[in-house]
Amino acid sequence: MSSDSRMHLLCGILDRFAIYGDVEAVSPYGSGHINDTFASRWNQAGSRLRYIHQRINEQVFARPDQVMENIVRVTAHLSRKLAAAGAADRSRRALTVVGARTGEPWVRDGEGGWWRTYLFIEDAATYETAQSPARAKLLGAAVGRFQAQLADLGGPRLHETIPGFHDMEARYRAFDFALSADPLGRAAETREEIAFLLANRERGAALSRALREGAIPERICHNDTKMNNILIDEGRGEGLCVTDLDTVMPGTPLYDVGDLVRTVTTRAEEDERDLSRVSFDLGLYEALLDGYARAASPFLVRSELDLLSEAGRAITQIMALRFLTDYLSGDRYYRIARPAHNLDRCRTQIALISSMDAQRADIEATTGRIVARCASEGA
Ligand code: ADP
Ligand code: GN1
Ligand code: MG
Repeated sequence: MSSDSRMHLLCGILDRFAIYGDVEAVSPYGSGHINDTFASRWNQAGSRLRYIHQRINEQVFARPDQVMENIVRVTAHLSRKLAAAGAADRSRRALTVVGARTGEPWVRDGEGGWWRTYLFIEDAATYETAQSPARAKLLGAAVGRFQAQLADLGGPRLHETIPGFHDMEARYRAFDFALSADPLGRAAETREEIAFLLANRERGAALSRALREGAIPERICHNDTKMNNILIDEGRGEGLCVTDLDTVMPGTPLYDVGDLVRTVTTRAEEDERDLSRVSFDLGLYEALLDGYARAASPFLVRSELDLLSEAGRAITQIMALRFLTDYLSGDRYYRIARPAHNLDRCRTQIALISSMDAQRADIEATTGRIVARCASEGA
């Protein structure tokens, strides 16, 4: 299909959302690995407004209706909390779902695909790497605030949009399966990575085992807090809005801390090929955790605080495992831009874990200091 006719089809879908005025431009947007994201610009009686449109990836989310049911509840709750706190600019601090003209929060296309629309949050940016402690701190604060705002979401338990998403033992079973099937004969070239992951099987399960055994409480968390899912308002120096809500569901806040640590504490991108550039930066970690803990320590309990220093390593490991599983299986899950992309991503994760391990004592001491400071300040 030509790109002109694809755009024509896309405009037909956009017309079915409750948006008024004339669409002037639509183009692909962002660098997410999962959904197809587009930004559109509209002329609404002379005002220019933008929207974000996404086709939900049905290979990944088997029940897009449940994904949207969660998102509608979560965004409405966030908006109510912001109003109650007297926050200005509420529609920039939480996503706003724009429903279909018929009232549903989605539009189905001619192939059965599921589409959704959000207000475009202007004057905000996302980054692939944090680079400065100030930015690390505001990212931590944004996620801590997000979790705190959702702590009192009422009603039934949110749907598990991807069952077992952060269950390390289940992820290892999927890895074992991919390894023994080895459909493309890729195991031979990844022996070192396989050996690393097999050697770390036990330790990596610390968070998901603690959750399953009830040693830490189940809470609503985001589950995908890599830094390019957090919009930053540079002018105000603030982590403005946590986006990408598909995986907001029950879990442990430690998963979110872990994904922040994974993506914020290294100056290298997730797919960096020069592994000498991949290292854990204690200064970025300290700033990140400080920002997070100030917002989250009022609700975190001792058993969660005790596992805090393990969170980054565990989530980095689950990502190494997932990237390698996908590489062995023939790249069926993550969007890739080059043949060994998933392998490159796995290698950066392992390099980051090795760097964390070399600084384990410092990570534990820094975490302990921040937790103690929050306790003494009552923050
Ligand atoms: P994926 O699930 O594929 O990662 P995301 O929901 O993260 O998709 O969206 C992709 C990117 O689009 C995000 O990283 C963010 O930069 C941008 N984005 C998403 N929603 C909005 C919004 N409402 N306003 C502005 N930018 C957005
Ligand atoms: C995916 O959707 P995106 O690109 O923000 C993935 C996360 C991974 C991340 C790795 C639903 O996030 O779990 O941590 O890639 N999301 C899903 O970059 O699998
Ligand atoms: Mg994303």
